[in-house]
Amino acid sequence: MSLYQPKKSDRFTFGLWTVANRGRDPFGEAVREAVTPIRAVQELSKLGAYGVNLHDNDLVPIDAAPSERTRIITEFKKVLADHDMKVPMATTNLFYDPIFKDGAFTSNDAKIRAYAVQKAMRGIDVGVELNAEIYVFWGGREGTEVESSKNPVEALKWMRECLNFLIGYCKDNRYPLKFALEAKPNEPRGDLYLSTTGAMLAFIETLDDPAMVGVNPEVAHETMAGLNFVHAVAQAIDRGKLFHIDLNGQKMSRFDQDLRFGSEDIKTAFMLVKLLEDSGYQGSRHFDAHPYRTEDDAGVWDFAAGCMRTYLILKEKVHRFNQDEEIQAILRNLTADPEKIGSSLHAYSKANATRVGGLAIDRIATGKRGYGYEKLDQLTMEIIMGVR
Ligand code: GCO
Ligand code: MN
Ligand code: MN
Repeated sequence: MSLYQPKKSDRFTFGLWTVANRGRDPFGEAVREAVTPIRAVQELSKLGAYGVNLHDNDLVPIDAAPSERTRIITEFKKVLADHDMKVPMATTNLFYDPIFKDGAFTSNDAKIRAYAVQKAMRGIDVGVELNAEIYVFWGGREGTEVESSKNPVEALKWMRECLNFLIGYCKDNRYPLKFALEAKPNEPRGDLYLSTTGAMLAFIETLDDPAMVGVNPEVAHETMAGLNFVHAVAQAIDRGKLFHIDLNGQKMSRFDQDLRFGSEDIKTAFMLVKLLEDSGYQGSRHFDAHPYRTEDDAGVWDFAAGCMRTYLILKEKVHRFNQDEEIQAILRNLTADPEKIGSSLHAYSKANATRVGGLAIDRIATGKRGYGYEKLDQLTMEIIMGVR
């Protein structure tokens, strides 16, 4: 059905690393060939994606000579142009190489922190060359197993120093990039610093240019920690800080599963799509997920198509929800305020204090009110389940 056919205006993007995931895990070897960056662009464009995102080393090998780097980037830019595909986001791999085994920006070793900053500056150069608008920082190894090994206050200072350094680098070079910080509670480290989106939002205010920095929340990461992802995203939206988002599926309290978007907890996925669409979020709908280990090459593209199709189906359900008279009547009734009491709470003033202080509120009667949430939730479920 064409309603569910992705269009460029949907701004669906995939990390090169997502479709290239070979199914390797701690218990088993790779099960399929890596999809090359060029093939990822070709196939994803056929499926209707807007673009791809990448780590520096998804495209340019870590040991590539400058001439090799130039050749790879030139070739990649041509493929992007030929397929009308964009690279809206880029990032640095600061977790794979053994040098980062005890962290990058939070390593105890100043030389390693410097190497991480050097690698990030080069990654930023690549991102800018590809016209990326957002540069993501995910602190893959920024954490500990042995708490006594690092001073956690120092670690935050080092993290701040490195990010400020890179903010300075962008300004000095007049790069129009914005940064988006991605939180995760654990994995691959026992514990990661700045483990939630809320923690990131507080940390951002301590940076040299908070306006340049927002967040990149990921469904799996808040869910792993048993937290409500929709609420985390709402807080970011409230602060004007939702610069990017990592969509995927995740069962609670597990390892980072990175499942196809919407494949777990469909109600939360629905509420997330509703929040993004109702809020007017303009950024990428980026999928940071990977195909099941059981899949061959065909399954990789089923996975990618499925992420986008599910998003569009849910978007259509959101439209139904917003147009549903019975549901909207329930919602209107919940916030009805015939005496305009709410306006007296907008700000403190002597007059408002007198009014609020003097209100005759029937606590007993008000406490007896039923809210009708059983009905509201059932109607919502019926929309999601396709019978309404
Ligand atoms: C993970 C993270 C990564 C980052 C990626 C981009 O748990 O592995 O989600 O996939 O999002 O490195 O920064
Ligand atoms: Mn992610
Ligand atoms: Mn993740």
